[in-house]
Amino acid sequence: MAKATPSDYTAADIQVLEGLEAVRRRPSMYIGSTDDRGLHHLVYEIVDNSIDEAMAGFCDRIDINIKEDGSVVVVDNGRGIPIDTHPRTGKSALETVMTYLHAGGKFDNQAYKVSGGLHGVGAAVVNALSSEFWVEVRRDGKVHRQEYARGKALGPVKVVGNSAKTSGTPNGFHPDPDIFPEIDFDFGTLAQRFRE
Ligand code: 0RA
Repeated sequence: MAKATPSDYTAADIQVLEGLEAVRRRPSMYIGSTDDRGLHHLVYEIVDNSIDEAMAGFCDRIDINIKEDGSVVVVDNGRGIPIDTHPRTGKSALETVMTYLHAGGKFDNQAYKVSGGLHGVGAAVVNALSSEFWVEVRRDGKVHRQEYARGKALGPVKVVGNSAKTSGTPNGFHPDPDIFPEIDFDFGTLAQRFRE
């Protein structure tokens, strides 16, 4: 295959990189801080997307797993994030949700919290601040998977299996140790927020 040239970069790619760099340069603008609070905020951003899916009536189970290695896995049984091509970016809706900042940071834009149709707003921020991020969409009878590092897709969305009877969005991330000085999730902190 021919080597990538600068002309292979579309305006959309450049927008993605500028977005990621902004988040990594000033993480506190997006998650408040990079201490313990900011760290736990990453989990809330991801779980809130599954909660939105539950509130919309499509999901009745969300599993949250804190792993020994500092990563977190969230699994819901909703519709699965759409994987069709997004008209504006030319990429899958999944990659678009995971790599574009499609609204301002939470701490400079309160508006989006109350507007509808904003699934996945925080996922791109969490992705940008994670050394590893993966998502599997169970939808249309198939399991689709994409992986990222520090917000950049490592490859295209691939079909990795079949999911005849189930749908949902398992996803997981490891916070970037270059951003977070201490990675130690507290069950009690997370459980209290989820009860609320
Ligand atoms: C269908 C349509 C849309 C989102 C989802 C399903 C969906 C998103 C997430 C995020 C985590 N789990 C999910 N499960 C389903 C897009 C609808 C919109 O943009 O409002």
